[in-house]
Parts: sequence; C-alpha cells; structure tokens
Amino acid sequence: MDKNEILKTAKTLNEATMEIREIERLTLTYPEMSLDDAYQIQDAGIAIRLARGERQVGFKMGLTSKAKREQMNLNTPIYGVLTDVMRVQEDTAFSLKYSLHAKIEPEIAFFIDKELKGPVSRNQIIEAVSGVCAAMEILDSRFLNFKYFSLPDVVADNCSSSYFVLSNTVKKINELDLENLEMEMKINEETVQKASSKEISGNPLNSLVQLCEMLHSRGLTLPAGSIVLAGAATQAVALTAGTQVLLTVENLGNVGLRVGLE
Ligand code: OOG
Ligand code: MG
Repeated sequence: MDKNEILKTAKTLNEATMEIREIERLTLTYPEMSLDDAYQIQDAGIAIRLARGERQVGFKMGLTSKAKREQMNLNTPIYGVLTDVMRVQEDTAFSLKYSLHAKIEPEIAFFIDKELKGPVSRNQIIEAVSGVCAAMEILDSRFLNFKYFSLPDVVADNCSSSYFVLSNTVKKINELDLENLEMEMKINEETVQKASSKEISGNPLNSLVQLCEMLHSRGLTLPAGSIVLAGAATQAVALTAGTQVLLTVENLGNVGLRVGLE
C-alpha cells in the first residue's frame, strides 16, 4: 500500500470509531495489505488520536494465549497502543453507548519505569517493572460482527483495543510467581472464565519480551512510564448492560467494572 492509501485507511477507521459505526474489513478493499502496512495504518490512526489531544500511555499485547488465538482463529502475537482516553477508572460506571460489540477479557498489567530498548531479557524487564496489577481489557472491533479474518485487519484497527481498567492495588514484581497465578473472571458473581497466568505466553513476562522485540524490529522502544497489558489469559466475553464484572488474580487482588444500563 502507498502512503496515501495508508492515511486514507487510517482516517476511515478513525471515522468509524468516532461514529460508532461498523465497516467492512480492510482486506476486502486491499487484499495485498501486509502486516507492515497494517502497523503503519495503526501508527497513522494513533497519530490522529494524539493530534486531537490524547496521550499515549502504553501498549497492549494481543493473541498471546492459545485460548485467544483459537477464539480469533489467528496465530501470531500482535501489539496495539493505549491512550489515556482508553483508561476507565475502576469505580465509575462503564457505558456501552460508545461501543459496537464490546467484549471483556482478563489480563495482567505492568508499569514500566525505565525505557527498554532493543531485544531484552526477562531479567532486564524485571528490573524495569515498578509494579504489577490485575487488569481487564475491553475490546471492540470496528469490523462487521467483530470478524476480521486476518492479522492485518486487526492490527490496523489497533488490535481491537477500546478501553482498559486497572486494579487500584499494585504489587511489586518480586512478590509474585507470575507463572502461576490463578485468574478468575465473574459476571454477576458467576464464573465466566478461569485460567492460570501461564496461559499468557507461558509467563506474562514473555509477552513483554515479545513486545520489545516487535517494537525494536520497527525501530521503536518501550518508553519509561508505559503501562503494558500482557494479553488475555482466556477468551473474551461479551459485555451486557447492567452487569458487574469482577476479575480476581491470585496474590494480585481484584479489579471490577460496573456496566451501566445504557
Ligand atoms: C484481538 C486482540 C487480542 C488479547 O489480549 O489477546 C487481545 C482481538 O481479539 O480482536 O487483546
Ligand atoms: Mg487483550
């Protein structure tokens, strides 16, 4: 795809997002769209958000668990960008008014205190992490019926990222056995998803290693001050109005989301 097509596609996605309108997947119009084109569309879309005053606060990894890769029928980890506007506070009601077909998934988030450059080891990541917390990501695809069929489509759409909520409880990384924390997501007190944190890339820290690799391959770094969502441990679940979602992560605590009536 050439520069004009990249910008035009980013604008189309941005308008659909602003107008809460579904569109056909992009690869119908651009069957030759590569993963590299898709990340450039994602970059252009983020630039549009930043130009209207949003602030980049971090990254999300996606498709880092087998459950998610099977749910979406795609097989490679991908990343997207998080902005301040996407963050929902734990104790406020979340409105579905701005979503098309929102889904929620259980995650673990990391606060990065030091810039990470180039390929990094798990130990370098551990040194750079100032805190870890339970988190949930709210996905919402701009594509018809939340179906995109290809990696380039989802990457261009910022990996379906829409909102995220972090627990107010933040733990130190050395207090945790990240490879083996039980994660249980309930809706209205009924368990809807349950898995171990090892479902996230074998260890959620591996998601951060992968993120640094992907950023490096694109000439980027992971800035100090970033929040990183390591990817969902289970499949995502559709959000419905008037429900209460609660994720409990062993040794990490709870994070809740109250979904408003509209
Ligand atoms: C892609 C985003 C996947 C995760 O945590 O695996 C993701 C999607 O499901 O549309 O965020
Ligand atoms: Mg996710």
